[in-house]
Amino acid sequence: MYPYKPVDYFAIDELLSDEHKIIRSSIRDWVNRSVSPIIEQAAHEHKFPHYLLKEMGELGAFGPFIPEKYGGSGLDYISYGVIMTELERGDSGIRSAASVQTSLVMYPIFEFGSEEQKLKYLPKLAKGEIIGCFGLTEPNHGSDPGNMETRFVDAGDYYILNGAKMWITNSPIADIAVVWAKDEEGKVKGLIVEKGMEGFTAPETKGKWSLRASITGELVFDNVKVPKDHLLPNVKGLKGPLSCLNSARYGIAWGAIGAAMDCYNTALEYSLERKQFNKPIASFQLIQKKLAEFVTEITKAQLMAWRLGVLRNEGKATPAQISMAKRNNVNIALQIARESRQILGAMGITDDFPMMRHMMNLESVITYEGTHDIHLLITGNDITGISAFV
Ligand code: TGC
Ligand code: FAD
Repeated sequence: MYPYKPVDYFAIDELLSDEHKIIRSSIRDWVNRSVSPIIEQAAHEHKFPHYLLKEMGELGAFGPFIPEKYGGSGLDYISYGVIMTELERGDSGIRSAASVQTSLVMYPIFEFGSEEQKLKYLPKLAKGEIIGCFGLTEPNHGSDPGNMETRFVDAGDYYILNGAKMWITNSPIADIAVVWAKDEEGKVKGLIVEKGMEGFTAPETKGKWSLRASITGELVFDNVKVPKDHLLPNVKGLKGPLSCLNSARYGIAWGAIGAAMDCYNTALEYSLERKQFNKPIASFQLIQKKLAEFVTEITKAQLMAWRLGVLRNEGKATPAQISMAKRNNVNIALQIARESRQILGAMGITDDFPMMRHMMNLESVITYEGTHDIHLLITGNDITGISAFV
């Protein structure tokens, strides 16, 4: 492992405020101290280092853009972005935990919750005292959440919830789940389901070759009685969960750059040290081509993320712009992970270096929050006005 050297080929640091840089350096130090030394072992053991959640809460990694009144830090979206880049440099699974807690649990409660719900849950979520998860995907519905089968009915004093969600980050350890289900009229609504409610279970999904240092599971609802004040009152329709995805996809667009930079940095350092044919392999044109393409793609991804952050701060980033940035930046990160591994030859397959872990992680990142192909179709729809989903 080499000391981490971030890429700043186009002096993008000059676009960041002092506050952004202070936040970045505190998260970077924490990743160096608390994530990098343990992450390969955690991935080997297929164990989420859940004790890190409390530390992440203390660091301000949860809900940075949520107002201070509710326990957040009241920061802008570029701050959120730089936090995600640093976390994903450590591991996509660690960034996933922050994405879910911030964008998929705190965001919907903040945007769509009642004042009582905000005051009850947000400060504890911000500190990492309670952990949340987000249930949209189902066994039979991933890319087409609009066809979800999970349902709730009004039973007088409470709702009765039935159905199942699958592939849910953090579900086995979550204290609360923001669950998207259809009401009797077929409208999608959000419910806050608490651990311990009768009929609610969250079994772990084992055997992942990807995001092994993150915990994933199901959410199973068997006639769960959900109190009426657990309904998110201020949203109905698929745009509710999809707008949470905008926030999470935005964070991933920044996050993936961290994984890409870690792989690039490692390949560059290794290629300068490793000699074959009596020369550093960095002197060969084919190696330089790879390295030159990596730094170019990272720089383009950084510029896209930064501009997206400015637009999001101004409330102008469109879902299609966010979708494009998520697709592009995750894709380049995955390509860089694969190709940079080759620069290390056989050494690249070991856990002495981070490429294989990042590469396997990014196979999930290119699938969740909308697959690469779904994001292509979102762009296609946006530029032609024609939906090719069905
Ligand atoms: P469609 O008819 O296009 O839209 C239905 C309604 O939603 C509105 N809408 C959006 N609103 C806000 N943000 C967006 N991004 C939106 N996209 C669409 C739309 O305007 C419409 O509103 P209204 O008022 O007219 O009803 O819906 P569709 O059924 O055709 O599907 C569209 C599609 C395929 C793009 C969408 O469903 C999709 O994005 N599919 C991918 C599913 C996905 O991304 N799932 C993610 C699950 S969560 C997760 O993966 C977490 S990983 C966590 C971790 O980091 O560990
Ligand atoms: P499918 O929708 O079955 O897609 C299979 C293939 O078909 C893909 O290649 C897709 O691109 C393609 N396809 C589908 N429709 C079309 C079309 N119209 N045109 C062309 N191609 C199409 N979900 C949550 O709700 N919460 C979470 O916390 C969460 N965490 C996750 C964590 C991990 C580790 C993983 C792997 C997934 C997670 N997900 C979560 C689920 C994730 O969002 C879904 O896996 C993803 O949306 C894709 O759904 P699917 O796996 O059912 O694939």
